[in-house]
Amino acid sequence: MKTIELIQGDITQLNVDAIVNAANTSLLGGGGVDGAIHRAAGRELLDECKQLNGCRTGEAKITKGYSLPARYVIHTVGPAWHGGNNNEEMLLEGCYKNSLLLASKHQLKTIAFPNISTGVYRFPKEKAAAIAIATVKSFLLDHPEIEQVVFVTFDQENFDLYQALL
Ligand code: AR6
Repeated sequence: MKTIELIQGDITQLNVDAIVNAANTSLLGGGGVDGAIHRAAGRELLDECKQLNGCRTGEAKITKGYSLPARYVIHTVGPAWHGGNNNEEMLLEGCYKNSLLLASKHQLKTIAFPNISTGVYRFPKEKAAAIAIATVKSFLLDHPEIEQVVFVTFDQENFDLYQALL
């Protein structure tokens, strides 16, 4: 079975146990993939997010998926890139690790990630892809309960980077 998969497209369309949202610390929505997820999930997602008291950078929180095909949304907050000396790489690694830990804790087997921090937050795409892939691969070695991880790229540059690295 193929544990890690790469697809290009809109993460809100995926029928997996959980899609990951590249959110901000308020968890109250925004642009990019966050906006797309909130639009597709519907108002109830925002209502549940309002109960969560936000989320720290590098950490993750879970909600239901509401009108999405995915059963759950794991909201994580990527670091904004400020030159690389502000713990950005460790924080991005934390996003992937903490999202996977939450999936495992909730007995979820299939999870899809967007390219966290590589849009509005301007994390260099090549570095971000290398961190995402290394973190997921190392997690899967110790966590066979996670059956499938899908990397969902939206732009061609990320797709090409992931294809080369995987
Ligand atoms: N499906 C999959 N990937 C997408 C989609 C989609 N529908 N839409 C965009 N992407 P960004 P960030 C890709 O900016 O950099 C928000 O306002 C996009 O091409 O969504 O972590 C939040 O509220 C890019 O590769 O997230 C925060 O304030 C990737 O998703 C802030 O932006 C991430 O881009 C977070 O910034």
